[in-house]
Amino acid sequence: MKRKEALKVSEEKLPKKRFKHCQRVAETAEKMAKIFNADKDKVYLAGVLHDYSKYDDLGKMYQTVQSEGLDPELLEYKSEVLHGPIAAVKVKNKFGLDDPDVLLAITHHTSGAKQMGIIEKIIFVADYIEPERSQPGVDFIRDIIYKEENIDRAVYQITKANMQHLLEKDQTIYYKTLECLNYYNMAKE
Ligand code: DGI
Ligand code: FE
Ligand code: FE
Repeated sequence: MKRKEALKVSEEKLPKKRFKHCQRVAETAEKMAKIFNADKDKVYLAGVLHDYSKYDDLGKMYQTVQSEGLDPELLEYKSEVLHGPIAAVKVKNKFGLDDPDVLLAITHHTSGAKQMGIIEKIIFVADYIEPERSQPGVDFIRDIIYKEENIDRAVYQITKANMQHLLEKDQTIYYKTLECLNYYNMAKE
């Protein structure tokens, strides 16, 4: 799949604001790819497509978990946790996108995971720091990326902030989020 086609299918499927977010994630990811010597085309594609299933019907998402044999644990969660894994399956089946680096980056963009590859880590971070994001602490993460150039520490700090936010709201923690936190706590230095 080429950039142009990815942009087209993303723009057609998503509300304008969400599409613009996806474009900014792709551009942020491309900038990060230069710093971390990663494939620019792969991160761009993953960025444009990462939220492709954000507004899919929840019942259909559960059906896809079953029919595609995805992690059954996903059935305990809603779209917030499901939309990454579902988007990866959809872009694979609908558009024949079969690059495992791109598919894994889409799958893990919300939860993170242990032992992520560089494309996965870039998308996970780019989603958090794209220029329109203004959550508390986002500039601290931008400095870790653009000044320290330490992506493992950025992944850890983002996961820690996400986890704190989820606990504060009495949300259930998906096991990959916890595995990501523990893995990058060890990996960060
Ligand atoms: O899709 P975006 O809004 O760009 O961002 P995202 O995909 O990173 O996050 C979507 C939501 O997922 C966010 O509100 C927090 C939530 N989330 C992340 N990890 C977990 C989670 N929700 C639960 N319940 N458990 C998790 O482990
Ligand atoms: Fe998302
Ligand atoms: Fe996103």
